[in-house]
Amino acid sequence: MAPSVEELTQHVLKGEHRALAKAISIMETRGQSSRQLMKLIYPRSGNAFTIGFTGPTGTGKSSLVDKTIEEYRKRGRRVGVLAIDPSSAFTGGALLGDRVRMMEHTLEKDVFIRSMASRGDAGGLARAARNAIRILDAAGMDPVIVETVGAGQTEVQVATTVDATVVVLMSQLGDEVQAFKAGFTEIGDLFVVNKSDLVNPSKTMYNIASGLKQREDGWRPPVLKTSALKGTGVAGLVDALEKYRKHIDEHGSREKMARAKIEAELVETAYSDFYRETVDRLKGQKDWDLLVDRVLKHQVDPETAASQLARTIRKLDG
Ligand SMILES: Nc1nc2c(ncn2[C@@H]2O[C@H](COP(=O)(O)OP(=O)(O)O)[C@@H](O)[C@H]2O)c(=O)[nH]1
Ligand SMILES: [Mg+2]
Repeated sequence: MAPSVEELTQHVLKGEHRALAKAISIMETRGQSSRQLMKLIYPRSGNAFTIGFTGPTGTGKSSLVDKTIEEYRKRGRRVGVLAIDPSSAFTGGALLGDRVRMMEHTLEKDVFIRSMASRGDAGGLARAARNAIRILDAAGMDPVIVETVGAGQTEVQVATTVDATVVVLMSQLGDEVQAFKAGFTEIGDLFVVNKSDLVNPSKTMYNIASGLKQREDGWRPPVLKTSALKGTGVAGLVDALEKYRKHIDEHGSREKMARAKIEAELVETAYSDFYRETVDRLKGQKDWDLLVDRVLKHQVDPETAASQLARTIRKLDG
């Protein structure tokens, strides 16, 4: 017999890896018990410091997360990691690479690493990721780290979920300029120029820093250099992350940001459920095909047809 959601929750709270994987799968597939599971998990979450690593492909995010796990382990912390890579939906290659690279940690008791693949729906992935973070948080992982690629919708949504966003860049081919055009400036709380063993990062660091302003709460996003290959600069990164954690706690910005995050999540989640229900209801109407036909034949314009549909839905809601 499959364990009940209550039993599963007990195992999750003990940090058992198999239970964590199962619970995350349930949130990922939005299985029947996903709502019930979150009802039990949520009250036990909210303790972890959550960190997002994002940036263009190939800058060394996975490698850096690896070293960051090591550094946190040295400091006696239990670490949860979610690797989200939209490209894996097409090739699976990146994901597999990440998995292999992070493998040495997966065997450790106090490190849990899980890849989450996009199922084509960015909103759905962000939703699953938020709940997966809560599962690792409730299991006592602190910090919980999320790796994403690029600055697309999912990344921005994930960035608005975590406490701290680390933007990972490297100094090659003027990438940093492109990266900034791609919208990383807005989402970064800390910036890292990785692969400092290959190219002297000073110029890139300067360019990035000069594009950053001090925030309202007094935080100026630091620009750090690392070599994930050699492990240099990683302790400094973790120090900076902990400094940021302290800063947002002391300046009340964590609380303020948390409120904004919850508001965004509630709107997105309710909207997404509402959207799905509405599509079903619209298409379920007896006149649906007829209406589509009429628009197709230019007998009714789409604007009029849509407003007619909206009126009908409202009437159904009574
Ligand atoms: N020389 C050097 N190579 C690195 C460094 N960090 C990562 N790499 C290499 O860059 C490639 C991409 O790294 P990966 O961590 O997968 O990047 P991601 O796509 O951002 O997750 C791999 O071949 C890594 O071994 C670094 O600090 N120095
Ligand atoms: Mg990666």
